[in-house]
Amino acid sequence: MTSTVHRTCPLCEAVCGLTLTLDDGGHVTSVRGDKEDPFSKGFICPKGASLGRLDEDPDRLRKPLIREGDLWREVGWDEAFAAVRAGLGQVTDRQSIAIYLGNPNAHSMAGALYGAPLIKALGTRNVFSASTADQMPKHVASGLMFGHPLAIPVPDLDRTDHLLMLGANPLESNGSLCTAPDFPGRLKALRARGGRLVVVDPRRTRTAALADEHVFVRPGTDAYLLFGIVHTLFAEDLVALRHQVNGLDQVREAAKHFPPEVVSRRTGVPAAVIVRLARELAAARTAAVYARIGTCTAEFGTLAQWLVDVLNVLTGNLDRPGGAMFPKPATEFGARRRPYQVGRWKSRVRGLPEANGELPVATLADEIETPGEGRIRVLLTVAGNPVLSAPHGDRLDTAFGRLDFMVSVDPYLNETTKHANVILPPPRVLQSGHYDFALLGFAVRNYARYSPPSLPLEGQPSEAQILARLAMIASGLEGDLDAFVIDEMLRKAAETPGSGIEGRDVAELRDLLEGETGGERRLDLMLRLGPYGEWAGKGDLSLRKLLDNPHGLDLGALEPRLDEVLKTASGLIELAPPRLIEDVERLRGKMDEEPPEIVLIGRRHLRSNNSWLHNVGTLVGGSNTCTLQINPADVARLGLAEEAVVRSAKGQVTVPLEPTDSIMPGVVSLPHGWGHAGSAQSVAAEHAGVSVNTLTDESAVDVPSGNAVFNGVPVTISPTGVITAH
Ligand SMILES: Nc1nc2c(c(=O)[nH]1)N[C@H]1C(S)=C(S)[C@@H](COP(=O)(O)OP(=O)(O)OC[C@H]3O[C@@H](n4cnc5c(=O)[nH]c(N)nc54)[C@H](O)[C@@H]3O)O[C@H]1N2
Ligand SMILES: Nc1nc2c(c(=O)[nH]1)N[C@H]1C(S)=C(S)[C@@H](COP(=O)(O)OP(=O)(O)OC[C@H]3O[C@@H](n4cnc5c(=O)[nH]c(N)nc54)[C@H](O)[C@@H]3O)O[C@H]1N2
Ligand code: SF4
Ligand SMILES: [Mo]
Repeated sequence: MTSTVHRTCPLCEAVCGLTLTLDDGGHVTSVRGDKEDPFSKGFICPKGASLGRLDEDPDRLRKPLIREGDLWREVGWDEAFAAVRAGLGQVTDRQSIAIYLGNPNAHSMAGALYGAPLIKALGTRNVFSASTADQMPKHVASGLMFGHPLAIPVPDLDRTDHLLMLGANPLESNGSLCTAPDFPGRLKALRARGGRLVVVDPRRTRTAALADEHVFVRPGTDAYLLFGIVHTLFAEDLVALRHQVNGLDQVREAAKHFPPEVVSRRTGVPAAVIVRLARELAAARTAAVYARIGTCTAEFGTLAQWLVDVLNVLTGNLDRPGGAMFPKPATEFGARRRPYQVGRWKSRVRGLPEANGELPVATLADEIETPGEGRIRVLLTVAGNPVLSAPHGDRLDTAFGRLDFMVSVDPYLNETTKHANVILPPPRVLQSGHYDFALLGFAVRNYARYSPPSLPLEGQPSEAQILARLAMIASGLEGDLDAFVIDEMLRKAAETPGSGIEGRDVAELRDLLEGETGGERRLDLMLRLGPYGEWAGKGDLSLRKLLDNPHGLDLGALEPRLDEVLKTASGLIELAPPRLIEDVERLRGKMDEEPPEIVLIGRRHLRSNNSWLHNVGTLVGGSNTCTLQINPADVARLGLAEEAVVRSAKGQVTVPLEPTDSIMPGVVSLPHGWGHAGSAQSVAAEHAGVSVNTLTDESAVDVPSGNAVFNGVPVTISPTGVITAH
C-alpha cells in the first residue's frame, strides 16, 4: 500500500508544492511537483526532488546527544532537557547567554512561532541570526524609508515590462526576498511578452545568460552604480513621482556627487551604459529594480538596498502593478508599531548597532572571546552552522570551544554542533507541519498553503515542542506557551477597533480555534485575524479552509497598498533618512579608492543549500563542487595550474581552479557552506571542499546594518608550488 501526500517544499524560498508517494513504512518512493498547486503549478528542482533522500539520511540524528569530552552519548529526551536545565542554571547574568538562529528558521513553523518567545525567555540582548549575514540591509532600508522592516517591495514579476536585477541569480537560488516558484519560467515569460531583463553581476551567470543584457560590475560597487542612475534621472528630468515623499531635495543633492562618468571608474560600468540604464528604466511602461545577496552582503549594503527603492519611487514604479509591490500575506494583521529605529543599543565589544533587535553575527566571536561583564559564556544555536556560514567562521570554531555551555537544535552533528554539550534533533520534515509565515510575505502572488504533518511523531517532540520547552526552561515558568500566546493575541485583538473581534469574549473565541497542536491553533488564529480571515471580515480563511485545500489557495495578484503598509512617523515615504544620508559620506570617501588587484565574491549552485545539503549523494558532485572560478587571463598572468592558494587578511585555503571567462578579470568566486573535512556526515566528508569563510573578514561590516561583507573581499592568489606528475 502506498499513500500520496501533498506538501510545501521547505528547502528554499520558492515554496513549491510537492506531491510525495510514501510506502507503508513511511519511506518516500517518489517526489513530483504538485501540478494542482496554483502558485508553483508542478515546478520542482533537484533539491525538492531529493527531499525524501534528505529526510531519510542515515546520518540524521534521531535521538538527542550529550557530549562527554570527545564522545557522544545518545540519550532520552528527559535526560537531554535536564542537561539543558542544568547548563542554563549555571548562569545568573542573562547577558552572558546568546542565541544564534540560522536560516532554516525562516522556513519552519517552529522558527516562526517559537523563535521570538524563546528569545524573550532568554532575556538577553545577545541575539544573532543569519539575517546579519544576509538581508539586514534590506530591513534597515525598508524600516527607515517605509517605517517597517518587513515592508519590502517585491518585483511584480508576472506583469512587469522591465526588470533591472542586481546581485541575484535566481536560476540557481530560485529567488530570495521574492517568493516565486519557477522563477526561471517567470523570467522567460517576461521576455516572451516583450519585456526586458537586465542583469548586473560580476559573473555572467545562468540568469545573466537568459537576460536581454548583462552588465559586469566590480564587486561591492552597486551603490555607486545605482547613484549614477539616480543622478541621471534628475539630470535628464526623468523623475516621475507618484507619491508624496519627504527628502526629494536631499536625494537630488546627494546624487550630484555621483555623475555617471565619475562612478564609471569605480564600478567598471561605462558611463554611457549607466545613462542608458536610467533612460530605459524611466521609459518603460512599468519597471522594477530588484537586488539581492550580491548587493546586500557588501560594504555599502544598506545604501544599495535604499537606492533600489529610491529608484522604484523616482520612476513611479513603487506600489503599482508591474512595478515593485507590497504583498498581502494571509497571516498579516494590523499590529501597530512605533516608528522604526536602528541602533537602539550597541554591541559590548565593538559598539556595533542593533538592528531588528539583533546584533551582527560578525561580532559574535568578539563577544565570546573578550573578557568582562556580559561576556557570552552560554550559546544556543537553532538551525544554524555559523562555523561555516559566518564571516571568518574559523574564529568561531575556536571561540565555541571556550563556551561554558552550548545547546544546538539541529538534525546533524556538524562543524558547529560538534561544540555543543547537548544536541536536540528536530523530527523529519515529513513529521512536521509547514506554513511559510515569513516567505509568503514576499510572494509575487498572494497565496497560502498549509501542510499538516504527513507522518506521526512516534514519541519524539516536534521542533515546536523542543523550542517551547527550551523557552519554558529559560523563563522558569510552567504552563502552556501556546495557550498564553493565543490569549494574549485574542485579548489585544478584542481591544482593537476594526480587528473583526472587537469587544468579543476571549474564552469563547479560544474555543472556536481548530488545530491538533498549539502551533496549528496559533496559525488558525492568525489566519482568521488576517486580511482574508473569517474574523477580520474580508474573507473566510481559516486553518479548516487550508486543510480542505491541500494544494494551496491563490489569493490573487498583488494590489497597491502603500497606505496600509507605510508606518513612518510622517506618514510619507522617507526618501532621505538621515542615517543613510550620513552614510553617503562614507561612500563618497571611498569613491577614488584604488580597487584591490583581486577580490573574492560568492556564488550558489542549484543543488546546494548553504552549509547543509552536502550529505545527500544526488546533490553533490558535478557542477556542485567547491572550485574557485577565475578568469583565464588571471590564470595566465599569475602562472597558476590546477590548484591555487588563496590568501586574505584572515586566512588561506588551497582550492581547485575553474577557469571561466564568465567571471570578470580581477574577480574570483568561491561558493560558501563547504569545508567538511573530518565531518561525521559520510558523504559530506568525501566532498569536503574548503570554507570560503576562512577568508572572509569579520572586521568589515556594512555600517548602518552591521551586516557581514562577503563580496569584494581582497585576496591574493598564488600557485601551490606542488609539481604535478604527468
Ligand atoms: N561567504 C558567504 N557566507 C555566507 C553566505 C554567502 O553568500 N557567502 N550566505 C549567507 C546567507 S544568505 C545565509 S542565510 C547564511 C546561512 O547560514 P546558517 O544560518 O548557518 O544556515 P545553514 O548553513 O543553512 O545551516 C542550517 C543548519 O540548520 C540545520 N537544519 C536544517 N533544517 C533544520 C530544521 O528544520 N530544524 C533545525 N533545528 N535545524 C535544521 C542544518 O543541519 C544546518 O546545521 O549563510 C551566510 N553565509
Ligand atoms: N541552490 C541554492 N539556493 C539557495 C541557496 C543556496 O545555498 N543554494 N541559499 C538561499 C539563501 S539563504 C539565499 S539568501 C538566497 C540568495 O539568493 P541570490 O541572491 O539569488 O543568491 P546567489 O545565487 O548567490 O546570487 C548572487 C549573485 O550576486 C553576484 N554578486 C556577487 N558580488 C556582487 C556584487 O558586488 N554586485 C553584484 N551586482 N552582484 C554580485 C554573484 O556573482 C551571484 O551571481 O538563495 C537561497 N537559495
Ligand atoms: S525551487 Fe526551492 S521550493 Fe521549489 S522544489 Fe526546489 S528547493 Fe524546493
Ligand atoms: Mo540567506
